This record gives sequence, C-alpha cells and structure tokens, in this order.
Amino acid sequence: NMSTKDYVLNKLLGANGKAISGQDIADELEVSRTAIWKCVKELEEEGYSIESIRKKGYVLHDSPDVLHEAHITPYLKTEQYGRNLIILDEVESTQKIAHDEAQQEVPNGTLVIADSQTGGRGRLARTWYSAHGKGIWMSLIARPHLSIEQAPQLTLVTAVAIIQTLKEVTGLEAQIKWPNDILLNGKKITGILTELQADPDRIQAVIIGIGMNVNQQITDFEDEITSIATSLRIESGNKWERTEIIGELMNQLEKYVHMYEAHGFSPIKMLWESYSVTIGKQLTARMVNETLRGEAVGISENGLLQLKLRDGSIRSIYSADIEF
Ligand code: BT5
Repeated sequence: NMSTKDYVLNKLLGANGKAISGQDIADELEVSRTAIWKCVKELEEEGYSIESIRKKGYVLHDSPDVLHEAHITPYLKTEQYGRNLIILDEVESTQKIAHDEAQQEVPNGTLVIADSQTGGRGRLARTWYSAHGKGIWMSLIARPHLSIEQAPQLTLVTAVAIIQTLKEVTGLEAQIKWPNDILLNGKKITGILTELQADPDRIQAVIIGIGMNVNQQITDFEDEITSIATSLRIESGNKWERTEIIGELMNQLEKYVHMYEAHGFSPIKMLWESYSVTIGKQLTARMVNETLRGEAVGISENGLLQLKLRDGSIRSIYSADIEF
C-alpha cells in the first residue's frame, strides 16, 4: 500500500542515475502519465533534483537529507535491525515512543527516528538538545537473547558499534568516555541511553537511544553545551547524509549485539578498552550519593568501571559522571 509518490521515488533511487520511463511506471501502477509527472513535481518541491529527458524519462541527480525509508533501506545489510522503521517529524522523545511500541510486540530491530525532539532526554532526566533536521535522534527496540544481568553491557556494545560506524562512514576516529559518551577531539558527539523492559526473569525489550550531532554548526548549539558538544560537520568540515549513518548504525549494532549474544562480553570488552579515553586516567566519579577520586584501571566482565582509590582498594562503579 505504498503511495504513487513513494513508488516513483523508489524507482528513481533504484535506477542509480539512469533514466526511468514515466510511461512504464504509469503502466505498472495503472495510472496516467500525468499522475506520475505530478509526483515528480512534488518530489522536486521537496528538494529532489530530477531531470526530464524527452523520450527517455526521469533521472534523479540529487536527494535532500530527508528521513525517508527509501533513503535508509538501501544501506541496510541487516536481517532485522532497521527493517521496521517508524519515522516521525517532531516528537517529545523517541525513547517514549519506542517504550510504547515495544509493549505492542513490534519485532526485534524496530527503529523509531524523528527529525526533532521537544523533550529529548539523557540520564537522570537531563535535557538532550535535538535540533530539527541536524542530527540523528533515534531509539532502537532490541529483543536480544540475553539474561537481565547481561543487559547493562549493551551500552558498551552500542558504543563500539557507534565508533565503527563513524569510522566506516566518515573516516573519523572517535573515542568512548565511560559510560555513555562518544567524543571527537574531546567533545561530545553522541550520547547513549539504554533502558530496559523486563519481567523478573527475562528481558522483554531493550530500548537503545542514540543522539548524534551531525550537521550542526557551533552557533546552532545552545549556550549550555557550546563548550562541550561537537558535530560531524564541525569536526570534518563536511555535511553528512543522516540516512547513510542510520543505515550503518543498524548494520554495526546488529553485528555487535549478535557477537555479544554468541560469544559473551570478552571480545566487545577488548574493542571497548582500545577505544576508551577513560582507562588509565586519574578521574573524579560523581555518583548520586558520593564522589570518588581514583585511577580507572579497567572495566569488569559485567561492564562496571574499576576505580583504584588512593588506599589501593578497587571500587566497581555502575554509572557516574566522570571528570578528568
Ligand atoms: C546522554 O545522557 O548522553 C544520553 C542521550 C541520549 C539521547 C537520545 S536521542 C534519541 C533518544 N530519545 C531521547 O529522548 N533520548 C535518546 P547524559 O550522559 O545524561 O548526558 C546529558 C548531557 O549531555 C546534558 O546534560 C548536556 O550537558 C549534554 N547534552 C545535551 N544535548 C547535547 C547534544 N545535542 N550534544 C552534546 N551534548 C549534549
């Protein structure tokens, strides 16, 4: 039940720069050639650059950076992740929608994406700024074959998948700041928020929220974050297609979650430690009830930060804000 316009768009995208015949599409859909022409005009108004060549048909030269299924699917190499897409314009928070959807038994790998969020959130109900159209604001509904004790490490699994995605698509080498920040040149490019829906004995769903700054310029950031945040555009000097990054995030996330399910945390832990800026540093860890200072000596098999205090004792930390 695809609309005529979506059908035309899929044809244009699938033609890879070659001409497609308006008459052929009209015949396939049993509509008039004028109906096809109208769709082409609408697509042009949305920012698609389409050439009409007499007797040959339509050629797509350029697409706008819109979140459309037809732009994401060609990048997917997954079995399940990103195969069911819920794409929205403006929402309060994609986490909230994903939580509701997860209770409706949507399939593993369902992805909720929005162009903007009015109430995007981080840990402890902090604000996550989500400028319209400039970043990736998404929540993945995963139903992994893991025990509840294995769920917290999914934040670290996700961090590894994000690092690989950035390397693959942009060539940039990002770093991980425990527990849930991805940094480029010491500034935050991405935050991760992993939340669990579980019965007493099994995981129903893990909602993996990812916020990634893509095409913002420094002046786009709110005062509160100008000195701590960055974007792919700021770091590389280029604009990036959000849809390609979203597709690759799905590929890498499915790959690393599968790896975690099949082989446990050890292979992920090795990768994670190699990308981390935290390990080996003297730092202050602020938690809700206490603040500790010490040296980060590693992460444990269950994803906890191992902090060596001045008296030589080791403390395992589940979650904290870290300052170097
Ligand atoms: C996080 O929390 O870093 C997790 C952020 C997860 C956001 C995604 S977007 C899609 C999904 N839907 C949601 O509603 N959330 C998820 P935390 O470690 O608590 O960091 C929050 C702090 O990061 C804030 O207090 C700010 O200092 C900073 N911050 C806010 N917006 C930012 C941005 N766009 N870029 C960089 N830093 C930001």
